Amino acid sequence: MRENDSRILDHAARITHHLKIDVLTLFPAMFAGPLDESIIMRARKAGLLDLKIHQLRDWTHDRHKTVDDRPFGGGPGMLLKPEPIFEAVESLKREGTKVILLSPAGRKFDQSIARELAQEKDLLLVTGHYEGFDERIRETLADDELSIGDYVLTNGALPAMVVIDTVARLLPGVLGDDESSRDESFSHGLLEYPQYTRPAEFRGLKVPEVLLNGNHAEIEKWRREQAKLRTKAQRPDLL
Ligand code: 21W
Repeated sequence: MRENDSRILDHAARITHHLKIDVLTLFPAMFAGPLDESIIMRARKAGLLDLKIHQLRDWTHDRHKTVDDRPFGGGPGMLLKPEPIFEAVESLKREGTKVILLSPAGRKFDQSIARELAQEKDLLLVTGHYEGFDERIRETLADDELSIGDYVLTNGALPAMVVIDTVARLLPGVLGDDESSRDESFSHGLLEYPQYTRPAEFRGLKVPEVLLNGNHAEIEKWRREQAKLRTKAQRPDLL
């Protein structure tokens, strides 16, 4: 075996938890860019994250590649019709795939849901657009339904990318040891304390004296107080 091959095998042996994510979307072009940079691209290149984006229209059979239709009972707008999504999900899903609908009617995505999703081996994210899904998609195909927060977007592509980014950085090996343990220590359920770097004075703006005196017990106490004050002001719901 060539030396290069054995290095690849060593590398494969270190990959403990590789996550596959398929995304079904009407806007695959939106995904080029955000997931091709930085930490997420590094995770993909290292084989920790296997990400595939699919165009829902590829599962239509008519000339116009129709994916939506008018709601029974009347009302404004169009709904994603069941046939293309059923066919797409049936062709993409394997044993153990968790199918997740992204929609404003889902339960609210947070860090604890991200930690659960990072334990899965196979996710299929189904994104909609402004009028929503035929209810049979939700009832029959979806294992879960997630929203990223209480505001209205034009479609589910950005939410899918938010979920992917949040989950991917939790996969073992994606962050350096430094980055991940630092993160743990921040999450006492409080916001971050104020931080400063050099210079100690910038345009007359001084770094708090306590950070410069090398008294680590005092620094820690100050940081805890500041984190508490900031949380009370900005996010009293966390206290
Ligand atoms: C916006 C889809 C509004 C549906 C009842 C009858 C996915 C999203 C989305 C969108 C509606 C997420 C209606 C936070 C979001 C998403 C597009 C509702 C009107 N309701 N998380 N007609 N915010 N947004 N349609 O917008 O697909 S996760």
